[in-house]
Parts: sequence; C-alpha cells; structure tokens
Amino acid sequence: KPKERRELQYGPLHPGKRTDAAMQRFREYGLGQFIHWGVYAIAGGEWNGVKAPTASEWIRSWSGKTAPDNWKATYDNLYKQFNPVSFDATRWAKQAKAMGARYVIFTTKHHDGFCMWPSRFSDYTIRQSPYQKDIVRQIVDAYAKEGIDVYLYFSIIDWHNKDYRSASPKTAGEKASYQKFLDYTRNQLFELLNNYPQIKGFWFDGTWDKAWIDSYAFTYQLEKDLRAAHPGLIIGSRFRNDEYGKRHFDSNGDLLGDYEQGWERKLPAKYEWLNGNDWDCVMTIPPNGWGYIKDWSPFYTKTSYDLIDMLMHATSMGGNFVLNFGPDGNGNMSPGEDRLAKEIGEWVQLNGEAVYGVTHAPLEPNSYGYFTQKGNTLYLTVFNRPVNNLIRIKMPKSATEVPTAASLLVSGTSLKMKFTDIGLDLDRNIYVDITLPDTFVSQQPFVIKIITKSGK
Ligand code: JFZ
Repeated sequence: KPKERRELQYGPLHPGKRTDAAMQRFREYGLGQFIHWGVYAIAGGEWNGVKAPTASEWIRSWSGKTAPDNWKATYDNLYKQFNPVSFDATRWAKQAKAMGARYVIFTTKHHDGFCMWPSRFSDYTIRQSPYQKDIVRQIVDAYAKEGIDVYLYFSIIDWHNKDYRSASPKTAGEKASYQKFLDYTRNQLFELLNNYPQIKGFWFDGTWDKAWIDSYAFTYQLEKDLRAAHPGLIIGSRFRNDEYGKRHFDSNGDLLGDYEQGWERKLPAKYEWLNGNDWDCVMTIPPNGWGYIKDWSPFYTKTSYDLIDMLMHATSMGGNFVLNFGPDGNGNMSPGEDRLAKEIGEWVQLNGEAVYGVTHAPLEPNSYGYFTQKGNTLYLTVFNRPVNNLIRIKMPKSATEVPTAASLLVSGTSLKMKFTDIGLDLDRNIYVDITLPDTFVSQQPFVIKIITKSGK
C-alpha cells in the first residue's frame, strides 16, 4: 500500500521543477568554480602549532594536543593581518573564464563569521581588516564582466556572533538571543541582495544545527521573502527543512529548493538516484580541504584527468560540476590550481560542445566513458579506449533516434560506423560499432560526436 503523503505546511515553495529562464540557465552551466576565501587563508592549514588534518577552513576548531590554550582567540585576531595585496578579481575571473567556468560560488562568510563584505550588521568584516575594500563587490563585478554568473556562499553557522547557538534555545533568554541571531542572518542576506543585485543565487551551508532546524517557520518565510525580493533567485536544498526536521528532501521525499545540493565531493553512481532533480557536485582538489592549504605534498591531489572525468560524469547525469579553489592570504591561487585551471580550460576549449547545455542521454552507461546529448547529437567522451579501437554502443530497441554518422569532435574526422549483429540479443537491442583509426593518438580524453536521426 502506497505510503500516505504527509500534509506539510513548510514543504517546497516551488513544487516540481522550475521552468523559468534563470533555472534553465543553471541547467546549462556544465562547469563552475567554487572559491573558499577568508581569514583561514592566512593559516593555510597550519598556524601556531595547530595543524588541520584536512579541512583547512575549519582550523579554528581544530583543538588537538599541540593547540595553544588561546588558539581560538589567536584565530579571532588573525583578521588584523588580512591584507591580500596581490588580490586582483579580474585576474581570477579571467582565469575562471579560460577554465570554462560558467558560474562561480564565492564564500561571503564561512563558519568563522568573518564577512568578506563590509556588513553593517557585524564588526568582524573586511572593513575592520587592513585591506578594508569590499571583496565581494570586486568578485561580483569582475566575474559578471566576464559573463560568469555569481552565486554567494553563506554559512548560517557563525562562530563570531554571540547569539549564534547550535542547540535549540530553551529558556526565554536563549530564545530572545537566538531570535536576534535569526534577524541578523535575515538582515545580512537582504544586505547581500541589495548590495549585489547581479547575483543569481545563494549557496547555503552550515544549516544542520538543531536550533536552525527548529526554526522552520522562520526559514520558510525567509526563503519566500528572498525569492520575492529577487525574482529568479536560485537556492539549493541545503537551506532549510520541513516541520519534521527533514533536510534536503521533505517528509514526502520531495526536493526542498531548486536543486539537490548534497553532492559534495561525491558523484551519483546511477542516474536513477537523482530522481530527475537538478543538482550540482562541488569538489575539492585535495581530499577534503576547501580553504588554502600551504602544503599539498601529504595528499593525493586530483589531476586534470580526474577532474575532467568527474565533470563529464556530472554532466552526463544532468548536473553541474563545480571545482573549488582556495586562494592564499595574499590573494593568489596556488601554482597547482593555476596549472589545473589551465589544463581543464584547454580541454574544455576543444570539447565544450559536449559539456555545455547538454542533457542526460537515455542510454545504458558503458565503460568507455560518458554520454551527453544535445538535441539529435550524442557525445561520447572516451576515457577508456578499447585496445581493439572498436567502440560498441548499445541502443535500446525502443530508441526512436538511430545513429547516422560519427566523427571525432576535436578534428571533425569522420569515423566508420556499422550496425552489428554480434551483440544481437533476445531484447533486440541495436548495436552500433564505431572504429577509431589506428593513426588517431590522443593523450587526453576525447569526444566522439554521433548524429542521430529519427528512425521510426
Ligand atoms: C561544509 C563546510 O563545513 C566546509 O567547510 C565547506 O565549506 C563545504 C563546502 O561545506 O562541509 C560539508 C557540508 C555538508 C556535507 C559535507 C561537508 N555533507 O552534507 O556531506
């Protein structure tokens, strides 16, 4: 017997998928850039004997044996040294553009509470640092100028605000204090919308505390008001929960927000897991570190090959892939990030047709690589080239589109294509063999472009 649906007062504001232009644009991004930048960049994962094993942006809360007693106070004074003299938003934006990023997500405020814009509602902002200038504005302007859509990361957790708490408020005093925190959060969000009206959305984080979860009536209204103030605004599933405390998906399993925001440093193995929802995957280069890390040498850091694989994995399942950068305290990307941005950009420059504005292709996954689709064109990005140079594609017998021509995207060279009976099976699937020329050598993943035509 089908489970009865729960009557919800604080479920999704937009049941079903959005069809407006802003959301359609989101679906077509393909590749994005995440930037984690704040006071933690000065520490770079290691400061005063404190060494964050991974997540360097969390260093304030690493309280291992070697941490001095006054470590948190030390961290809370680091902003007095935040003076990224080399910061040039235009340089970053141009790099992101060259990498092929179509949107950027920038940390306006991480868990430590430090605001990268001069917030009127806090005394712990870029204005109080020696640098003084509004960093969020520079990012928004420079990226917008490059045609890259801007999203603002915002942490609800705020270790600096004395009214912030993780446990649910119990006493009247606690409740009044937490209400102050909620009002502060609301004020900051409207401040960001007012200051930077070009932004396309918010990327929320730090929303897992019980106090926030219990504030579902407040957060519901807040989401409603933010959307009303900024038509087209995109908010992921990590902002709020329903009245039963269900996060990302409500008590009926329906998505909260415009896209699934839970794909963090992981990718779905099966397209079906996504239930047709929009989504993006945010990914670090080191194993789990979002802020600047001085020394990458203890870690495996992903190569451009790894990252392009993940990019195509994501786009083949209808998602966007967002690569994180953690600039240093002076305002420079690390040399490793510079190199990866360049390598990814070179690849995307050649193969972008298979990356942007594509959808999931309704074909069985194969071991060669990933399919993406645009209208009557299929793209197969090959990561594993078979030793016999023969790519066999299985189409379901129900396929209404059949392949008519195949070529190498990078050169336009047409490829021999034959329907084969070797694979003929009881299900009468259609098998198409594409032969790669022996003379075609590639050190990179490459794309086979397949034109299909209605065959029925
Ligand atoms: C959060 C932050 O704590 C972290 O510092 C970083 O900003 C990242 C993007 O977001 O970390 C999370 C949040 C959620 C999950 C994992 C890490 N999650 O749902 O698996």
